[in-house]
Amino acid sequence: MKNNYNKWFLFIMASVLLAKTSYAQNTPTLKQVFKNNFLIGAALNAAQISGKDTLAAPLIKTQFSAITPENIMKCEVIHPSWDKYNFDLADKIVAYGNQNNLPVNGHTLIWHSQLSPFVKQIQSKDSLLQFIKNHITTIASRYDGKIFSWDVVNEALEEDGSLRNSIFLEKLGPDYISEAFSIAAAAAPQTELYYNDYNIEQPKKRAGAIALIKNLQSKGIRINGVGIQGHWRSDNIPLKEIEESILAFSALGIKVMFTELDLTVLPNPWDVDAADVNQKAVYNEKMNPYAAGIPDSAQQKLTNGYESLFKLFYKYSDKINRITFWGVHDKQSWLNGWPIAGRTNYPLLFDRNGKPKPAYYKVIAVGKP
Ligand code: 9MR
Repeated sequence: MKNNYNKWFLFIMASVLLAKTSYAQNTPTLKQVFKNNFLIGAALNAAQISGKDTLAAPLIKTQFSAITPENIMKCEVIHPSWDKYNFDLADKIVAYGNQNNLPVNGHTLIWHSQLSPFVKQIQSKDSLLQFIKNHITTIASRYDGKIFSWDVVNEALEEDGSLRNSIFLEKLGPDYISEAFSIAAAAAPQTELYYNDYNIEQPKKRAGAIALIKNLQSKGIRINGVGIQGHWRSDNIPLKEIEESILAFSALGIKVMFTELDLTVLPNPWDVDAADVNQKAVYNEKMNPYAAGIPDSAQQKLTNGYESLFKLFYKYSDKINRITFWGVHDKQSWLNGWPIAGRTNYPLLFDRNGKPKPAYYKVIAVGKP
C-alpha cells in the first residue's frame, strides 16, 4: 500500500514538473515576441562578459537580441592612463556579440563620471581636447564595423535642460559635444552615433536634449539616435512624458531607444527620479523593506508598471528601435547599491535565480496577445 502511494506521489510530481517545463518551453522569449518591433537588449557586467555568471549565460542567448557593456568600456576601465588602454573585456564582449549575432552598443565615450584619475588632473584646454581626440579615435576606430552603435556623449544635461557643469564644459565650452560627435563620425563611419541621458522624457530636460541634437544637425554633424535611459520608479512611471518624448525625438528624424530600463521598487530618499551615480544616502533598515523577499503588493506594482510601459512601447514600435534592460537579473542590478548601498531591489524581469517574474509574462503577453 505504502509503495503504491509512493509511486503515485512520484508520478504526480513528475507530471507537474513536466507540465511546468513544457510551459516554460512553450513561452516565447522576449527577443522572439518583439522581433518585428524592436531589439531587446541587456547590459552585461564583467562576470557575464567573461562567462562566469552561469545564471545569466542561457538568458543572454535566448532572451535578448542586443547587448551593452554595463561598465567595461567606461574611461576608468578602458583608458587607465594617457597612453595606456585596456581592451581585454571590451574585445571579449565585441567577439561574443559578433559570434552570437547580438549587436553591441558601445557605452560610453564621453561621460563626466567614472573618468580615469589622469583625466581629472588635466589642466589645459588643449590637453583635454587632445584627450578627447585620442580617446574617441583609438576606441571607436578599433571597433568600427564590429559594434553597432556608440553612446558618444552620456548625461551632458542638467535637469533644467542646461548643459551640465562638467570638466568638459568648464574647459572646452559647449562645443565639446560637436567635437566629440565629429571625431566619432570620422573614426567610426560604419557605427551609429547616439546621445544618451536619463530623465530626458521630462519637458525641460527634453527641450535641452532636442536643442543639443538640433545643434549637431544644423552643423551637419552625424547623430543617428537618442537613448532615453529609463531608470524609473515602478509605481510612478511618467507615461505621458515618455509618449510625448517618443514623438518629439522621432520628429527629429533620428532613432529613439530606451537604453537602461529598470523599475525600482524601493523607497527613494529624496522622492525623485534620478540616476546620478554621485548621489548617495545612508543605509537604514526602513529603507530596505524587502530584504527577505518582495511582497505581493510590490510585485503587482512592478508587473503593472512593466505592462503599461510595454503597451506604450508596442504602440510606438515603428518609432522605437531598441529597449535595453540595465542588467539581466535582479541580483546584478546597480539598484541594489544605489542610492543606498546594501539593499535588496527587484527592478528587472528575471529574479535572483534567473527565473522569469510575473512582469515577464505580462511583457510577453503585450508582444503576443
Ligand atoms: O550600472 C552601472 C554601475 O555598475 C556603475 O557602478 C555605475 C558607475 O559607473 O554606472 C552604472 O551605470 C550607469 C550608466 O553607465 C549611465 N547611466 C546611469 C547608470 C546607472 O548609474
